[in-house]
Amino acid sequence: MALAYANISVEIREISLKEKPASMLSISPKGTVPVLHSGDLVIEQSIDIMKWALQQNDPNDWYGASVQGAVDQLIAQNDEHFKPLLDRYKYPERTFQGMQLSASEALSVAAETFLEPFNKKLEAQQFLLGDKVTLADIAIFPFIRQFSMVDLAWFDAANFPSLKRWLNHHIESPLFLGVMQKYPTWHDISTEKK
Ligand SMILES: N[C@@H](CCC(=O)N[C@@H](CS)C(=O)NCC(=O)O)C(=O)O
Repeated sequence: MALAYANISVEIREISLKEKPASMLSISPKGTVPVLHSGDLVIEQSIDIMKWALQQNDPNDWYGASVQGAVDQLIAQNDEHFKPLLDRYKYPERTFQGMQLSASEALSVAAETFLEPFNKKLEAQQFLLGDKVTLADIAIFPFIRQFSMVDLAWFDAANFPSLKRWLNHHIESPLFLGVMQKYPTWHDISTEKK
């Protein structure tokens, strides 16, 4: 989304995580997606790819100087606290080192410490940091979307009207719909055939 918003053209190579192409591992041995490769530059974290895009073009100040501190703080909170709860809730069968909670406890903690406070915040303002979209909204809503999809019936019944309004706004946005396409899986062999 950040790349599309910044109007940066990219060649997208959708890969299979079960069969990572050698061409990907040769530039980024850690083997996670996304990876951005541009000239001599390899960026291996999604947040760094987003910030790299916005450094080049940020027409609506998603990451303007006045919001940078607050954006970074919200994203750090999401990464450090919400993401582990989401993983625990999403994968009840897995064991997580250092996570003592059951999946249903993770759901309660996440609802109490993130969804409720976000809903409260979003009652008073349109977006997480005020009435303008910032990078915090774009970086965080996909995690809330994932959370909502684990148990749609639970999420539908939950009383978070402002959070749902905010989530739907992003899920229905032309920017999100424009990038959420199916892409063919890249195989290195296809370059050899050309
Ligand atoms: N913090 C990294 C996380 C990257 C990550 O873990 N991506 C997952 C997919 S969502 C992955 O590539 N996992 C490697 C695998 O499953 O083999 C980022 O935001 O880029």
